[in-house]
Amino acid sequence: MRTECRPSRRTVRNDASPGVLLSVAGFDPSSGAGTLADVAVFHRLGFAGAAILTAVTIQNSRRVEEFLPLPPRVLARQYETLVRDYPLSGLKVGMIGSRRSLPVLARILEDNGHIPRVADPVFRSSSGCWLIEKDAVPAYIRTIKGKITVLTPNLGEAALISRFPIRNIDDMSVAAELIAKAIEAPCLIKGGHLEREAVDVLFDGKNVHLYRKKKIRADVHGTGCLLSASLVAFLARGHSVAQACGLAARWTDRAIRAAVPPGRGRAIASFHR
Ligand code: PXL
Repeated sequence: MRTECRPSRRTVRNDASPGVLLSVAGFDPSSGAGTLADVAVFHRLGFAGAAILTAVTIQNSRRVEEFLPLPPRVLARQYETLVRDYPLSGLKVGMIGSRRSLPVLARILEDNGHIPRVADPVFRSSSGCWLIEKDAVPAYIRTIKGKITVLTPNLGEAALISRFPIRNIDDMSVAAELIAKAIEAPCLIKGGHLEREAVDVLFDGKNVHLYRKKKIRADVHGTGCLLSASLVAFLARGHSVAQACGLAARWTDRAIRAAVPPGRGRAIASFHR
């Protein structure tokens, strides 16, 4: 007897699709950061989510123990196969894991010049583990230059990229402008780690925008991933860069305030309530 697989008569109408956002990032088994967190954010903000893995990390909510970057060929094959099927409405890039993957990243960004592309320069975990080769920062910057919609470094990453010491909001404004000029795209510096206040600073190519928040003392894992994932969602909804940064900062802030520790370590953000 032969069994044939016939296409179902009940087809799903494509125009009902909410649009797909793609995370190009690492796997964090604790789910606080990386692809698992990104796709959860995309769903929460009304999009379908997809992810291609750059690396597998071995970590819990306390610290990253080690990681394995996937071969660039595997990254390229995941991407090619996915986009033959899914049209993308936006993408975010997180942990790349190895300078060997930068040429594939360049291709993904070039292919998708028509949609919002947010890059979160994940160089180090907050527990201090380098998540890409220490000397790969200039190559990373050359790769994304002119190919993204917004870059979202934290204070440490912004200081590494700009080689400018950052202690306060004035320094953040100078660094955001320096970085924006170097990458030929807007730069949003996240100020969650400032001493006294929490202010994110955007230079959008013309103006500096400040997004002030109340300082949160809690130790929460994966906040940078949430900010960049929600930012691409607000951009894909059609907001300008300056508006989308404000909406993403507020949305992430709420998720951080609701954070709970699922285990014995740090809290992870919660946005399902
Ligand atoms: O929060 C930065 C980050 C991003 N992506 C992955 C991570 C981490 C930090 O540990 O593991 C996969």
